[in-house]
Amino acid sequence: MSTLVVVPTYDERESLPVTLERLRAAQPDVDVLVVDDASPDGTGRWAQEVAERDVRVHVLHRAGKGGLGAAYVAGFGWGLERGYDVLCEMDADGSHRPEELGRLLARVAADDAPDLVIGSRWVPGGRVVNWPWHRSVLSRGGNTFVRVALGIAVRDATGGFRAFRAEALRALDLAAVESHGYCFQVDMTWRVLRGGGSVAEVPITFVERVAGSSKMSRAIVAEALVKTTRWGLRYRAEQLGGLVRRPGRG
Ligand SMILES: Nc1nc2c(ncn2[C@@H]2O[C@H](COP(=O)(O)OP(=O)(O)OP(=O)(O)O)[C@@H](O)[C@H]2O)c(=O)[nH]1
Ligand SMILES: [Mg+2]
Repeated sequence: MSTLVVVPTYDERESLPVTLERLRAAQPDVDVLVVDDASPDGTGRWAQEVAERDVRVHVLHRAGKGGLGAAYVAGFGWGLERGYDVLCEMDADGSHRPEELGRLLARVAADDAPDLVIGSRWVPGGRVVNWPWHRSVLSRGGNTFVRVALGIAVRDATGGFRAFRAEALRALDLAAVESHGYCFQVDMTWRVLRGGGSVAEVPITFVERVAGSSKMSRAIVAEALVKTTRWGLRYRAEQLGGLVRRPGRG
């Protein structure tokens, strides 16, 4: 199975070298695509130098900061064009431990493989290291909200350490995905499930970044809340519409 790990970067000059080195050591046979949005700190230039001496490392340069969702959509497009079987998402900031990627890959390669495997903080065995209490509350609360609003069983729909089967991504209309931050993760989960696909979670230990700065913002949280509410309401309305129409049809 050929695997591509897509790593979006914006100003990760401090974190990316460590993450990349750990990833190459843990999974020497997977390819890596760094998707850099013209990071002012030179992350893209640095990654380009690595790509020139390591055939497994590739870089997609984008013109400016367009959000994590757009970076992943571009990265997935790049990978699907080149025929990878599995496409993964991983942050550059060290929160997603490259040493745990193997567990996600084993699950997505199993005979009964799901379409999407999420590295999950909020299933038994999952952990978060070095988060202030308010980040835990936000993530747990956000995920509970997503579960209830959409009526899904996924415990960590906002988690961004993931492995998709290529066919599952091909079946989605990636060009239509417009979500940016956490919302992108919820959006992709919801699209897989609504398309009849399956999602599994494997526990991970999520480690708060030690260098660089977070790109999370109020706007990113608000986007996730507003859109999730909208999707949930629309889905419920469709279900209700189906119930109302059914007697007439039948
Ligand atoms: N290409 C690209 N990458 C981005 C963009 N925004 C964030 N990223 C990257 O996406 C990954 C996750 O971003 P973080 O800043 O860690 O955001 P987060 O993980 O949601 O927030 P924290 O939990 O606070 O770290 C990192 O590798 C970022 O560099 C963007 O606009 N473009
Ligand atoms: Mg992070």
